[in-house]
Amino acid sequence: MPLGVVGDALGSFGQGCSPPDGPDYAHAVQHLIRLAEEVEDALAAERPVVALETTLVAHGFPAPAGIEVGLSSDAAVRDAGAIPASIGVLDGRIVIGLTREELERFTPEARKLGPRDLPVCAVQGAVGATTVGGTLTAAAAVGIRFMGTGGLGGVHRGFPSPPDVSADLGACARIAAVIVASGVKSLLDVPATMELLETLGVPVLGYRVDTLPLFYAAEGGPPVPARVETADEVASIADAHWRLGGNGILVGRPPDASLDVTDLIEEIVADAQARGVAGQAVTPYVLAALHERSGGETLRVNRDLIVANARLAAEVAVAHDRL
Ligand code: PSU
Ligand code: MN
Repeated sequence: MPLGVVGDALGSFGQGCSPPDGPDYAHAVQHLIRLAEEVEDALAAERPVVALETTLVAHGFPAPAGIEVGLSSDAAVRDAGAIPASIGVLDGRIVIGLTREELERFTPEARKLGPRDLPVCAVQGAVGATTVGGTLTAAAAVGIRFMGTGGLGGVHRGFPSPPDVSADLGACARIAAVIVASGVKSLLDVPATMELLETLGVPVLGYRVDTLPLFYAAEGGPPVPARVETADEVASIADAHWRLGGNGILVGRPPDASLDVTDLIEEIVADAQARGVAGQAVTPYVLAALHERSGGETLRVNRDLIVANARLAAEVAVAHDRL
């Protein structure tokens, strides 16, 4: 691996994009991270790159639909003029920029990796699909500052019993990046998650909306502190936030086809609790039941919003590059 190129790219990453200090990232890139050539070239040339997660690929859709969603997101990012970098752990390395063949290895058997799980999975040589938090952690190690996804993790309903708060929130607080999502996961306590995002200093922007999208439903969520109209505006806000030492920014983009499945979600969440489904298993359980009981409608909305969010993340990355 031509380390010099990566090192130089990171060293000269302009406009609020500086290499992470602290852990020895050059060593990490050599031993722990494998960058796709295309991603490495883009970073070296300071061209816009967008990180994409693999948890939704492995666990968010009935196999193999997630792989198609991943590939469509890749295509949307390219279409908007950025380089896509799907991230996951394979063969003892964190791979940044998965090929189609590599993406096909993210089956439901893959581990789900939050930030703390990345090193464990890499060392143990398992296949690992990264969550938003896991993806941001890997992206930050090579200086990628934009990601598109479906929904951010957050505070689970019924907190503090169980006391389940996604590590995505900690990652947003620690890592300087723009995350484009259709709000937070539909099965969460959305107002509580909004409160915590405020506490953690994470700006929440509504993309052409005044309320946080409720994942499947465009409307009905809590008001956002600020509304934005363009990718350029998001890029300028991100730049200002980072210059002030801020980190994550959440951009809520509503789904184009809005679906109200509030009651169905409540039923399924109660059902999951009654069956003792807990922790990391909750989301895959709820999503699968939703897909089944909505006759595939949630699946279509879910797929389309992920791809649209990837495209908007790329537009923001391109806009930031032009600042
Ligand atoms: N939203 C979805 N489906 C998902 C996820 C979010 O509709 O599968 C994933 C994302 O990868 C997110 C993760 O980062 O769930 C959060 O999981 P947890 O609550 O276990 O931290
Ligand atoms: Mn959790």
